[in-house]
Amino acid sequence: MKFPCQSLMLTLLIVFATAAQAEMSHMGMRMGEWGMVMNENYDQLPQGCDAIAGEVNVTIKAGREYAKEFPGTIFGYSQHEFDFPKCTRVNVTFINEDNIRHQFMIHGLPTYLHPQGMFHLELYSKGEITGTFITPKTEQTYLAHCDVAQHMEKGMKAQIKVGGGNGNLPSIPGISGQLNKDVYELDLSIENILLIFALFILGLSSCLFFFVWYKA
Ligand SMILES: [Cu+2]
Repeated sequence: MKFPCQSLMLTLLIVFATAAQAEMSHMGMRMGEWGMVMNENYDQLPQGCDAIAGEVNVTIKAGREYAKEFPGTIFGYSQHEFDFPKCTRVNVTFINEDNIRHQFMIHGLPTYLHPQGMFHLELYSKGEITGTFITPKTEQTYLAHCDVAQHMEKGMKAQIKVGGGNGNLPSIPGISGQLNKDVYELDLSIENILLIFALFILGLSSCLFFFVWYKA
């Protein structure tokens, strides 16, 4: 009875493998040693959209290079704000120019199209990938960021305005500034004034002492 047992196991294995593959394809996920494209949507219409209104191709570069013009940041995107019309298919080409992991992750999209409302592009190192999503029929500003620890806080944050958006998100480099600005206030308390005065007298008397000593 060895043969039927083996064929049964083989059949089960095939069924599970097919199911797993179907699941991955259903979730719109592509992954490899380069990174991943997750929760892609190429043709499912968001609620309220009668048809795909148009198609837009956009290229987003990620890297330390793009932080240079924004003091206090370390990472950045080549563009920190995007404007897309409603019900539009957006093909995003994501290019990582660093030798570390970066992501371009959009949040708040309809959960019936994107699990957790998220569309996710990720590259483990230098490289390029393309993924697609369809903008909802909303006037909303969506957050896009890199979720690697501290990358968003250090500048990898962007906003995506659909249908004109509904305002700006906080701390978008070049748009809404730093969330926690460094402030260096001058402390003019009496203790500090006395200290400054004492240091001034000490400095002056030292100068005088060495001047007199040198002359004598
Ligand atoms: Cu990153």
